[in-house]
Amino acid sequence: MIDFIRQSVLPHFNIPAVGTSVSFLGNGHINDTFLVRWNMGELVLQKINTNVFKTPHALVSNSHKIAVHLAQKSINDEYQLSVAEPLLTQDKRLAVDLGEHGFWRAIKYLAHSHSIEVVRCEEEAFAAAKAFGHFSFALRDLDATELEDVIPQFHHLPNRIIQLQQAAEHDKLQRLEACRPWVEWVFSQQSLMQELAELSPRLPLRTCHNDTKINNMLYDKRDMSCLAIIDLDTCMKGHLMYDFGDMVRTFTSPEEEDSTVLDNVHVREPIFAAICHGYLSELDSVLSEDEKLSLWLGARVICLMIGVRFLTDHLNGDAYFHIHHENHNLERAANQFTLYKSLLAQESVLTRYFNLVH
Ligand code: GN1
Ligand code: MG
Repeated sequence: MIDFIRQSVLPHFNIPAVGTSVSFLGNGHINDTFLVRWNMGELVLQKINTNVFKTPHALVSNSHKIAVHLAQKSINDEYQLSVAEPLLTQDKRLAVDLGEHGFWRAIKYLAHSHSIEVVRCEEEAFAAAKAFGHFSFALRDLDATELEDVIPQFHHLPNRIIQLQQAAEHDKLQRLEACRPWVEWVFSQQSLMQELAELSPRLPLRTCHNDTKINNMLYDKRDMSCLAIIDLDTCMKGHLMYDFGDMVRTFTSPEEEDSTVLDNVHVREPIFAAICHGYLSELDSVLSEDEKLSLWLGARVICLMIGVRFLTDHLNGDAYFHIHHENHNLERAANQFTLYKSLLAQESVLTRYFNLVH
């Protein structure tokens, strides 16, 4: 792969093959990401997974629109984070389509950047939630319908549950028996679907990030302030409750998403509080009352839904998420369901923070 990149991809970006180092970067589950360094500079190179992103041209076009919008806000002094902007090819395109050899795009590498997998303290959570809020505030006037749906019905819990049902029915690798209790437990969580059906029609469609994982926040390693928000792949129209939800999912647990130390997987209340304070410090004036009401729902839906997606992929033979060992997706699912249960168990305590932020 690395040799192929040197010989066949880098020339499109006008980067010399000789004397250039190419190394794997990040922990994404879908695309392959590389850091490219040569004597004149450095950049992030990505091979887009076209099994997942069927319309990669739409993906790069969306990212470009977001980056242009944010760059303009920066010029007006209305956006304080850096922008991980796309870098054009030699012939001024947003990507190189090499057919069966991949769809490649490049992004600016931000010096001094650093990402984390687990939030260590309230300050880190507050800063990241505020930064994600700032990002959405800056995008509030970007018409969401200008962006294409790169993955239709991406955050659609009922469909995700149907997909789990289908995977369980096919059970093509005879994996169901070992995880049947989880599958049945998912089907018992129907009340969430009702709440969703009632609330979602009342929510505005906005330009959302849709993948606000903690490792999509770049901190400045010199002082751990927030530097930039990355991974604009799934930026498209949606409901902000899911951006809030993905922060709760990935900030609050002291364990990584695939940890098997389930006894320690839980929602840390002070981190949850810091997310509420940070996020609403930027968005309080923008969110409608229904949107504020929806945040708690978004947190529960996202935690349950990602567990459902991991479990479905486990039953389907790990076709979607990259795995690093056998049963990896099952372990991820068990972890995320445990987090979801912790969220439910603390409902009365956690929901108080939505009223304390003013
Ligand atoms: C995937 O590849 P990455 O880490 O950016 C997934 C997200 C999940 C996440 C779980 C396109 O994101 O939806 O929440 O894994 N992205 C896609 O960690 O499915
Ligand atoms: Mg992503």
